[in-house]
Amino acid sequence: MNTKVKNIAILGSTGSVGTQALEVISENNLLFKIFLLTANANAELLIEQALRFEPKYVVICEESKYLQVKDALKNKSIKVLAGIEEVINLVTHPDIDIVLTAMVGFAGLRPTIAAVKAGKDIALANKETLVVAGELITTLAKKHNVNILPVDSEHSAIFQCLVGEEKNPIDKIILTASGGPFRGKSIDFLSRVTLQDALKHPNWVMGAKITIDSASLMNKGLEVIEAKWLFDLEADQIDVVVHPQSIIHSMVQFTDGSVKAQMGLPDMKLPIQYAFSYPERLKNNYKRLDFANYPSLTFEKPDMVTFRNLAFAYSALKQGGNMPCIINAANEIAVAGFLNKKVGFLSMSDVIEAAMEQIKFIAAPDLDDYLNTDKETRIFAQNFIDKLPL
Ligand code: MN3
Repeated sequence: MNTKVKNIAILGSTGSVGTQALEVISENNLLFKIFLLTANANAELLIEQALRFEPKYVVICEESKYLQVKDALKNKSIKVLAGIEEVINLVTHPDIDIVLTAMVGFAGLRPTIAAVKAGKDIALANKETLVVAGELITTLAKKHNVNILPVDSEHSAIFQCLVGEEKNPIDKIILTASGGPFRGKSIDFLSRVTLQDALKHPNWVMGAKITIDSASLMNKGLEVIEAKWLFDLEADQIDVVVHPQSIIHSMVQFTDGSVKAQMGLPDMKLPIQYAFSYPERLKNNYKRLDFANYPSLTFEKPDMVTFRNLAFAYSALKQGGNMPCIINAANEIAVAGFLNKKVGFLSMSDVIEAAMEQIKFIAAPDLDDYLNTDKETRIFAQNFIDKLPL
């Protein structure tokens, strides 16, 4: 057992993955230490976490909350900073071993690039980063000899299936999807669903944005694109199968037809722990899978006619360039609109479709192109929403 303590930076420590990561760390406090915690705007929880874990640094991105955090931690030897630029600076600190990217959305891109360039291993929970700029990130990761350790449960499953198979080509991967709360529902039904309905995920407890993405199958679409970059695959090598029990977390089919699956109860702490401890596995007391409780594991094809977002994601993946960036930005605005009750459930797809048609396509974007595409798409999507009949 490697006993060197790993210093961990958690970007987005007050979110669902961030708080679960802190639990994993507290359960293994001889192996992992917190070096940096960052939060967008939840100052109260960030303060509570800082008092408990005593990191070297905390950053609150929302600058108006700086004094509140600073004041609460004034008797501690914790450096308090504010703003996203400080996050981008601090992730390069020589003492950091692993950066967990658990913030929501496009905001994760620049800190992730900075961490990769500084040679930090990335525990990747912010899938939007790879969706938007997968080519850029994976090229940089190779150049700087950085491990990208997936935290998303499906991608962790595939990563685990590939251990020991480094020289064996992948025939295809099969991403499992729970189907979300609206599995099997018709367009007519979906035209009447409410925010409360969409927030009830059957198997996973997650943040609001990803819960809505799961209900619309956009989450699976983003995961298809994420998988392309993590595992260097073509679109036709990535299948999605709906598996409502969420016991098989994903599968790999090899060129001889053999299929490996990784299974377990749905609990994000497991992929988080594996990303931190890789290549080792750590003993824990998490609830074990009892097959007797799951007499049938079932599978069905995803309905891409009703849930158009998944089809859009495949289309964006095939088109490449800035198209995944466009669907990501349009989706972030659409989901925010749905959470604020300005957009109906099905209209979220209309926002994305319109952005795909209207925003300028760039075949070989650089970082500035991604930043501009993101900005332009957000403005377009917001205007589109403002003109929707309520
Ligand atoms: Mn997932």
